[in-house]
Amino acid sequence: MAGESSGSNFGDCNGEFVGKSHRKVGLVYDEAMCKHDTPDGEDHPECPDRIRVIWEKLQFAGVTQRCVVLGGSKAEDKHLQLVHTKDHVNLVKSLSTKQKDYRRNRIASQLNSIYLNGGSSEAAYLAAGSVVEVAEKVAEGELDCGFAIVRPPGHHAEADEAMGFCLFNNVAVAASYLLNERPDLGIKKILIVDWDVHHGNGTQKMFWKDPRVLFFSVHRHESGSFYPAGDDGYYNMVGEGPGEGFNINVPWEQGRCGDADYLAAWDHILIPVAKEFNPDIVLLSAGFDAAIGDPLGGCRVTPYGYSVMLKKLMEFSQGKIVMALEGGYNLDSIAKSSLACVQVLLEDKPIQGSSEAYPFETTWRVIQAVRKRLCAYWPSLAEELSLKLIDQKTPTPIIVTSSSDSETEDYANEILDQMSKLNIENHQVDTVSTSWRTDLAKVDVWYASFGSNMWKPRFLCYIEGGQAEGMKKACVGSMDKSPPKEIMWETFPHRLFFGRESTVTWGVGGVAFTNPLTNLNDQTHMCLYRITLEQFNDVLFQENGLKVDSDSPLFDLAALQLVQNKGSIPLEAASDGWYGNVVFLGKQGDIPVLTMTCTLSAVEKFTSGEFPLRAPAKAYANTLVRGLVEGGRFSEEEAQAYIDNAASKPL
Ligand code: Q9C
Ligand code: ZN
Repeated sequence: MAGESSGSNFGDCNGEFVGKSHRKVGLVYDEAMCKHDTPDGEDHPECPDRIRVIWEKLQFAGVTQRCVVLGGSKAEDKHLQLVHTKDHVNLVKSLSTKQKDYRRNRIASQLNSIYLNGGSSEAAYLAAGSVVEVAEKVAEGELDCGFAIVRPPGHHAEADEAMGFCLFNNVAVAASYLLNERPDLGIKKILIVDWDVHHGNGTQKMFWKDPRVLFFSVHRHESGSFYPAGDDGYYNMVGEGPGEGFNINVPWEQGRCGDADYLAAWDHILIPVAKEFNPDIVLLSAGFDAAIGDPLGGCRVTPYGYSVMLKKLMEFSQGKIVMALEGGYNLDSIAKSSLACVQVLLEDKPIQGSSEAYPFETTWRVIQAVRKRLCAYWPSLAEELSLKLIDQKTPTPIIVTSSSDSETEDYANEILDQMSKLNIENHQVDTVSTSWRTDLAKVDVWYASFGSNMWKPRFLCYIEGGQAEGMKKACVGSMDKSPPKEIMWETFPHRLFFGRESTVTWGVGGVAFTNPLTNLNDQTHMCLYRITLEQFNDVLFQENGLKVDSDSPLFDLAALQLVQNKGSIPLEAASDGWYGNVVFLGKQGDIPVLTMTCTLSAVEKFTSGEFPLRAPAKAYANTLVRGLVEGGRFSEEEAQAYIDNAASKPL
C-alpha cells in the first residue's frame, strides 16, 4: 500500500532490505505492439525487439513476478481526441484497413521520420491505451506506480501530426484523460517529466497554455540543430497565457552529457520546482536514448543515473508515478536502464552504483540560464548558484561536432575519452605539487558527529590538538587550527550502536558507530560542525589512526561530489581504520552534511558477531552525555537513557 513505503523496508544490517516490497508496481507489456515494424523489413532503430528485450530482462531478473502484470488495452477514440484532432485519429485508425503497403508508404513519406505497416494502427492504439490504463490505476490507488513498456513512442506526436517515430502522444493522452475525464480521481495537477534525449515537442504543445500540467523536458538542443530541430526546445519556451511558467526546457548545448549533468538539472531545477508545484501524480516520458551506448543520443546516462533520477521523483505525490517508454535504441542499454528503474519502483534494495564526477561547464551555463528565465514563476530558482558549486565542472575540449546519429561522433567520443583521462592525470600532477590542502581549504562541509565529538572540547582536540577530560591520549589536531565556523544539532534516521573491545583514547569498551543505511525507526542525535574539507580530512585521518601530513587527502572534491550521488563511500586509503566510510546526510543550505562511520562490510561483521558489540566505557559515555546535555538535546538522565538504549539493542 502507498502508506507503507520505504522506511519499513530498511533495517537489515547487511545492506539489503528485509522481506518483500510492499509497493504495488504495475507493468504493461503486450506482444501485439511488436507488430508495428518497417513495411519491407529494413532495419530501423525503433524496432520491435526494443520492448521484447526490456520484458525479457525484467523476467530474467525475476522482477515481473513481483509486479502486477497487465496486458495492453486499446485507447478509445474519444480519449485520443482529447489531445489529437479527429483527422489524425482517423488517419491512424485507417492504416489497418489499407490493403497495400504502398498506400501506407505514401502517407509515411509525407511525415517526418515515420514508417508504417499493417500492425502500426493496433500498436499505436495499444501504446496510448496502455499508458492510460496504468495512469488510471495509479490515480485510483489500485497501483502505487507503474511502467508501460510501449511502442511506438509518443512524445513527438502533435495534435495533427505523427513524427519522430511517434503516432499518438501516449503520455499526453493519459494526462488529459485524468484531468478531463476523471475528475472523480482528484488529479488536478500533473507533472510530466521527459528525460528522452529528444525534446518532447508534442507534449509541450498540447499543454502549452495549461497550468494543470507542468511539462519538464531535458534534451540535446545544440542551438536548435538536434532533432526535432528548431527553437521549440529552447529554455525561453515557458508556456503562454495561464500556462506561462508551466513549461520548462533544459536544452543541452553539447552531447556526452551523463549522470552528473542530469542530476545537476534535477537538483537545481526540476526538484525545487516540483516541490513548489506539488503534483498529484507524475508521468514520466521515459525514453532511454540518453543512455550510454545509445546510437542516436550520444549521451552517457548510466542505469544508476536513471535510478537516482527516478528515486528523486518518487518523493512527490506519495510516489504515484507512471513511466512510459519513449525512445532508446541500444537494446542492451534500454534493458539495463529499465531494470534499474523497476527496481527503484519496487523499492527493494538500496540504489547501487557510481557516477562520473562533474557536470560540464556548458551544463552549468544552461542550468543558470533556465533558473534565471523561470525564477519569476518559481521562487526557489531565484538564488544564484554558488561559485563553489559551478566551479566543480568538467571542461569541454574544443571539438567539431555537428549532428548526432553518426559513427564519426563515436570516434570523436573515443578521442575525447582519452583526452579527458589525460586531463585528469595532468591535473593531479599539478595539485600534488601545490598541496591538496589549498584546494580543500576553500570548501566548507558540515561534519556531523554522533560519538564523543558531540562534546565540543573533545572535538576541538581534533582541530586544535590536545587532550580533553577522560581521554587517555592527546591528539595532534588539524593543520588548520581555526575553530568551526558554526555549530548546530540535528537528528537523522540512522541506528546508533557501540562496538569493538577497546580504544587507545578511551580504554576498554565500545565506541559509537551508526549504521550507514537510513532506518526511519531510529533517530540519532548529531552535533554538526561547519569546518573546511581540509579539516574534515584531518578528522578522518585522526579517527582512523593515520598521520595528518599525508601527500593526498582521504576525501577529495571528487569524493564529495560522488558521495552526494551515492549516499556513502568507503575510503580505500582508510580501509584498515574504523571510520573509513563517509556518509552523506543531506544539505544545510548549499553545504553538504557528512558523517563518518564504519563500512557496510564492518556492519555485517558486527551483526554476525565477528566484531563484538560492546557498551561504551564510562569515560566515553560521560563524554557523549556531556555533549548531548550541553547541546540542549536532553537532560542528563535522558541522555544516559539514550546511550544505554543504543548500547543494549542488537543490530
Ligand atoms: N537526420 C524518439 O526518440 N531522427 N524519436 C531523424 C534525421 C529522428 C527520435 C534523424 C529521431 C526520432 C521517440
Ligand atoms: Zn528520443
